[in-house]
Amino acid sequence: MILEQIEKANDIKQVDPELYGDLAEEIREFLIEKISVTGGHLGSNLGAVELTMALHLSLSLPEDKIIWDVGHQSYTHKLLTGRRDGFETLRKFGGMSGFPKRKESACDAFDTGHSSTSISAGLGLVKARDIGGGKNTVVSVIGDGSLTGGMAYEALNNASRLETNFIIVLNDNNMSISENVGGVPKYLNSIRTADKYLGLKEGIYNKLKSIPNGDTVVETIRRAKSSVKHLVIPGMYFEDMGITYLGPVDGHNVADMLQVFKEAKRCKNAVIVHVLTHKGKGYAPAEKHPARFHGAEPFEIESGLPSKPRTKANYTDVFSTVMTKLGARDERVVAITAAMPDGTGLKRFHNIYPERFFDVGIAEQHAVTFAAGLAAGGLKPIVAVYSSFLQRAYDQILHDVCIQNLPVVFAIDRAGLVGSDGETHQGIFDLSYLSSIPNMHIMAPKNKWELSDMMKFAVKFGAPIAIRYPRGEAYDGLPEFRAPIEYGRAEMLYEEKEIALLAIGSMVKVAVEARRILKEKGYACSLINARFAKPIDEEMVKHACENHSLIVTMEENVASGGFGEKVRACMDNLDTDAKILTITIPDEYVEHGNVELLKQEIGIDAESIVENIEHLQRAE
Ligand SMILES: Cc1ncc(C[n+]2csc(CCOP(=O)(O)OP(=O)(O)O)c2C)c(N)n1
Repeated sequence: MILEQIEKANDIKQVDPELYGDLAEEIREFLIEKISVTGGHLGSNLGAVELTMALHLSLSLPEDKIIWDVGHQSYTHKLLTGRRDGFETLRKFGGMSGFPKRKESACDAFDTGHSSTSISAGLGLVKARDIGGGKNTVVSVIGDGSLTGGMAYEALNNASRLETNFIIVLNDNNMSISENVGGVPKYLNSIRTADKYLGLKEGIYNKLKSIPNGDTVVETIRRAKSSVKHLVIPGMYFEDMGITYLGPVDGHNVADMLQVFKEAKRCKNAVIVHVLTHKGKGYAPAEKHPARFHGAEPFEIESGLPSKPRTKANYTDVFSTVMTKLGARDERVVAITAAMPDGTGLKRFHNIYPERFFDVGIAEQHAVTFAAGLAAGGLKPIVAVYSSFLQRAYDQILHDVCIQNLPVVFAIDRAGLVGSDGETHQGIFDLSYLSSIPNMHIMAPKNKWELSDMMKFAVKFGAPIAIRYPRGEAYDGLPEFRAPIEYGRAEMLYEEKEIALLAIGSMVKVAVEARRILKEKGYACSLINARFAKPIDEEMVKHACENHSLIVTMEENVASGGFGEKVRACMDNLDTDAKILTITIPDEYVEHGNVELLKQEIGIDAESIVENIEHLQRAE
């Protein structure tokens, strides 16, 4: 195995160029085998094998810096920098991250996870290099999908004035997670087409020249070509901005890329190298189903089918179904996603109501202000978005939606711990960042039926409102409790005395289990489903304080600005002796790993909560 000879950064330079093809094949086999067991981002990595090899052959790590946009395509980079064994524990708790991490390797120049940050970060490293008198090369690798994010253009605008070398590799596989949509992919496509057109032309020119009067014909064509040069000269848009454009180059041909990178390193300004790759390359199921193999669950290699097929619906499925119903009931209902039609479950809505569906690209900020505009125009927009990605649009929520009190519904998926994607993707801040905004209202469902009921409530609500729900299987417990949603009111599920568990959203399920254990231990215990994180049900808090000596709030959100803090503030204004225990996520970033394991680690699983409660009761 050639791969086994690569033990650390730069070892690839010892490989015989004749064997680059074999090495690429070994890497692909390795990735397919490992990811089929652990799950992970397969398609993007299979597409970036040769590109990563060429970068490692052209650079010297860790002195030279590669910034991987999103970072989900960095597996080959990890392999080539001495982390082969890490793939046994990829994305597992305590194991290797699925994204670049500075704390994991000196060869990881910058942590990523959210898209479109690489050019800004790269430019910062370039400036730091120049100010420090360094000579190293800095390369930002950004995908065509990530190039739909506004931050990339803010950075390009800034980089256009650069008078020093900065290489931006555009890894263009013509795909985001799903189809890449909008003007940017259209433009990149025109480059691809123009390149083919030019190639064809050269052949035609040569043939024409050999016939009588052929030269005149060729000259006429050349003049025509120059008048449409924006169409046929690749990269004109970047060149006009002052950024050198090189390419497009075949991203599966190492030799071609080495030549272009050599050229790029000579530029005395920012340079874009446009590399064409194929997502999922070398593994037929991933080539055929790029969205499914973007972030794959463990799968059987032979068939490409999931090793453990899902048996129960997840919250995304429930959202997907209710969206089709809402769309049928009210023509003003429109849906917006920022490049996640599959992940958010909006694909069905798109199929049924294509004219009322908008995929805006990886552009959460735009998505929110666009939704505000739709609402101002009399429609009922629903922005379906992951909790951690909505962090980007804080000002848009405040400035464009909430100040004007516009009726935008935020359907926030992946709220709470998401698991294997780790720190950058945990959705554990939304209760805090949303509840600080006046006019915003926040709900979280206890189970799958409540998500459906809350969506129906939200669409009729008439003001900014968010519903946050977790990743994964939808809780189908407590079917007997389906009281109508009332504004700002919590739901008493079981009423006893002594201890009151006041849980929000996904933590109701945990509270059911905690209550079972507490009762087994002889405690009397009430269970309240909060339903609203903003406004909180002050009446219910008051009622609970009258009948219980301990109120335990439970949320899958950080402490600061969270639900527990609000209940505590409410209790401060009450004349009560009841104590409060707030179960929250600690003030730290939660790394990757299995969600149940993470909950135990940070003490928000039923057993840890009971232990915490008993400790407090004993201390009384
Ligand atoms: C701000 C933000 N929104 C959404 C995502 C989810 N996401 C991860 S990768 C990806 C598509 C990226 O496409 P591209 O840059 O072309 O890379 P490819 O996967 O095609 O290699 C998206 C939408 C994200 N990581 N960050």
